[in-house]
Amino acid sequence: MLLDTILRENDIKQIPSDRYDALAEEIREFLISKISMTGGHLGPNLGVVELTMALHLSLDLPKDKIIWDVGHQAYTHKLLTGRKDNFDTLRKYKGLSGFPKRKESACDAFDTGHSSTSISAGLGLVKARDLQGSDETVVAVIGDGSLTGGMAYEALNNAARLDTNYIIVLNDNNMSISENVGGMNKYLNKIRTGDKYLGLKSRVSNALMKALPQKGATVVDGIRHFKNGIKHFVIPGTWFEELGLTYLGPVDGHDIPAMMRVLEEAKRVKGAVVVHVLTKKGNGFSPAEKHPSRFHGAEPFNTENGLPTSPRKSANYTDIFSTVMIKLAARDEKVVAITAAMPEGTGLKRYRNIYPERFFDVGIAEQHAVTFAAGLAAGGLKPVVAIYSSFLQRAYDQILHDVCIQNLPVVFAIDRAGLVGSDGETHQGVFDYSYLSAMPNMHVIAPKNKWELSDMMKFAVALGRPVAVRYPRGNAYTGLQEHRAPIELGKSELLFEGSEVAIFAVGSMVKTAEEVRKALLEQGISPTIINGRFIKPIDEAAVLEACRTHKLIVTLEENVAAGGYGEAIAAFMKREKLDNDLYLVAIPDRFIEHGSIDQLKQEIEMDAPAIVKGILERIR
Ligand SMILES: Cc1ncc(C[n+]2csc(CCOP(=O)(O)OP(=O)(O)O)c2C)c(N)n1
Repeated sequence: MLLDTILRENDIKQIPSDRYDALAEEIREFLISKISMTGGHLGPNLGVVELTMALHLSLDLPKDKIIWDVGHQAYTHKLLTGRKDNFDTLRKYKGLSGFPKRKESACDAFDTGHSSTSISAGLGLVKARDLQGSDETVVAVIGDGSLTGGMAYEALNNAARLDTNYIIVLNDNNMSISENVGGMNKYLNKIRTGDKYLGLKSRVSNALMKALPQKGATVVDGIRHFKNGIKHFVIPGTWFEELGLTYLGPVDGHDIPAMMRVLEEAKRVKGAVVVHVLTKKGNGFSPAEKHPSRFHGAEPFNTENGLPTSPRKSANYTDIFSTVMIKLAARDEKVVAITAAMPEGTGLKRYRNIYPERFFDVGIAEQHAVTFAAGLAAGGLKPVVAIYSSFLQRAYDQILHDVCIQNLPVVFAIDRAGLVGSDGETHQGVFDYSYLSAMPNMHVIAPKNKWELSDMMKFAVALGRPVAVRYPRGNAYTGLQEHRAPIELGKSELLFEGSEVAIFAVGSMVKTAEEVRKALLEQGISPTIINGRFIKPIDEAAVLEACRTHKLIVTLEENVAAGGYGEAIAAFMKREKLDNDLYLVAIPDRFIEHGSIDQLKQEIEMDAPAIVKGILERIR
């Protein structure tokens, strides 16, 4: 096995060039076999095997820096930097992260997870290099999907004035998680198809480079000159060049020697250079090539046919949201839906198929999505913006400045809220209660089970003010079906009446509260359980009443303590001079790494046994 001879960075340089294809094949087989067991970002990684090899062959790691945008495509990079033997632990508790991590390897130049940051971070590394007089090469690798994010344009605009070398590799596979959207995508497509039209199969520059004398800057000048001459009828005018960046490509992203040649040329450019690489998502594994969205982030699957090894049996919250959105749209033609590049992930795909004209995929552009929704609301519509909790962090000011100040009826459907598990720190959705509750006019609610999500969505759309409905990843809870009191503004729901201990739980933690109750009943303690429902505004009357009749107040939330539900209750109790004991259970003040949600809850003492123990310690 060639792969076995690669024990650390730069070992790949010992592989003879006529064995590159064989190594790429081994890497693909390895990735398919490992990811079929652990799950992970298969399609994006299969697409960049050769690109990663070319980068590693052309660069000197860890001195040179690669910043992987999103970072979900860095598996080959991990394999080529001595992490092969850890792949069985990929995305598992205490195991290899699914994203680049500086603390995992000196070859990981910058931590990523959220999209469109690479060009900014790379530019920072370039400036740090220049100011400190070193000479490493800095490469940002960004996908065409990530190029829909506003930050990427801010950074390109900034990088256009650079007079030292900075390489931006545009990994263009014509896909985000779903089909890519927008004007830039159309423009890049034009480059692809213009190239194909000539039968040159993305090798315009490569052929040219072979033909020209290999003399450094002259080659690049030659390319520019050639392209300037022909671009108007061969390659559409390159937007990048007009902005002030050098553009090289398009180059076949599965042709290692061609990419190495372009990278050598790119290194010689004084200024920011965009290397446009064309790749195929899922390359080499036909189920992933055929179903790029499904294999973007795959659950464990059968390598023969690509089918999931343990198909999902029950509905998750995303499915419930998906169904209720279709009902809401059928009832009210003012209801419109917005996603930031995640029609599948947010469950809006079915809605899109039924109401295409009332569906908007704006690309990976959460900030724009929110202000766009504010505009739709100001124009008289009822927008529902569906964005994962951690990605909505991007749009803090847009929620505040464009939605809340004007008190506009925008509904935020916040999926993957709470711990998400295997994607780790960057994706844990544990800040939304805090960042949303801080904003005047905002309402924040969280359902305890699948029926309540449906009821809350209906309530939210009818409210006519800013509302965030947040729900977790995974199977929708089907317990407590008999408890379905109508949703009333600012009112909690009393589930079980007891004495001594009153537990206020919100969202996913209501289920945990039920488990805690069962364990306490066995100890002869019958706690009161309140489904808080409203994180903002909290149900003050219910807190007053609970404090009057119980000794210990417990709050349970899957959000950081700072600025969360428990702190809102604590502040209210303080204001009212209520001196009951308060046991606040929330995510601690540190970033939570990857692992299964159960393992993580156990680690941070947020599972039922830990909470029972905490309660017993306080009342005995
Ligand atoms: C801010 C933000 N929004 C959404 C996502 C979810 N997401 C992860 S990868 C991805 C698509 C990226 O497409 P592209 O950059 O073309 O990379 P590819 O997967 O096609 O290689 C999206 C939407 C994210 N990581 N960050």
